[in-house]
Amino acid sequence: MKTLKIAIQKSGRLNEKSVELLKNCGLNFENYKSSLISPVSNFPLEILFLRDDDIPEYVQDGIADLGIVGENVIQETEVEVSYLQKLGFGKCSLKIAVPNNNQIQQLSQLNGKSIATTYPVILDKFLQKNNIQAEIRTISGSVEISPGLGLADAICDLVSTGGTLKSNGLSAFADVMSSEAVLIGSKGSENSDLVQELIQRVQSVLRAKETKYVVLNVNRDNLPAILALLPGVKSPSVVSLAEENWVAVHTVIPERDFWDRISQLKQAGAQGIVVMPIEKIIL
Ligand code: PRT
Ligand code: ZN
Repeated sequence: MKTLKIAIQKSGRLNEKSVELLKNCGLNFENYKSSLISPVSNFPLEILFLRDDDIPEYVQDGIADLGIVGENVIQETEVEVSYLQKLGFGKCSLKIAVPNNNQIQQLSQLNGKSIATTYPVILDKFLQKNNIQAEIRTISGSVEISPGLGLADAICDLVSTGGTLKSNGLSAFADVMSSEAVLIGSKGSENSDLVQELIQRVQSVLRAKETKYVVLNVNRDNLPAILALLPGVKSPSVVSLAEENWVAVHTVIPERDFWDRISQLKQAGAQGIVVMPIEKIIL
């Protein structure tokens, strides 16, 4: 059987989450900082540890079948790959920012100005789409200090918390793209059974992350009101308790509206609510 290769970031913002995701998929491998390649002992897969900038091309050229990388890097390298799954981590936005004391507040005011960035390809497309003639200054890092040094009027850089912009006296005024880590594959890789198996495992881990397992007790009189609030994978399980007229309800609820749902359940008569993390949900 063919051994697949998956490329992930060797070190940096996406490394830890990528390793965690693969481990949660039940893949056993060593994660030595020094290794560039690590075989998986219980799945026909090898993990390649690379600079994130190299991952899209490795996957496009089929040197790796799969890769985990930020959408921003994929767009910037303009590769032809298959998007297999968004992964929900490494979230950030590519934004245009200007010094706080600057009068620039609209895109059209960027005409004739210079913008420093490490994302010239994405920025160029954005400016063309918006009909702006600005000079793109491509630099390799520390973009946020370029207006202060007089190198550019504005910057185009990734933002997550906004702390870097703030501490450099910059404010964002235009969103160029939003990004998160994605699982990509070489074109056609999705036709492989092994790739499909991995995608299923990744999806079951992601689904589990988005949900919590909840067990609660309720008097039968209040059961209809409780059931009306609960989805469950198919529908909630209802189990009789030793105490007459009482039942335990088991279900899963989405993480995003968790606290609202819990307070609604309490109001509807739920007692002894126990909430547990879920490892995987296989549909
Ligand atoms: O060594 P290698 O080339 O592999 O890594 P790298 O240094 O190029 O990338 P790395 O590890 O910094 O980022 C990897 C990926 O993480 C990026 O391609 C994005 O997809 C994603 N990501 C998410 C971010 C951020 N958030 C982020 N905030 N990448 C960079 N930043 C930087 C940004 O450039 C700016 O300097 O963080 C600063 C802003 O952060 P805040 O929180 O102050 O707004
Ligand atoms: Zn990089």
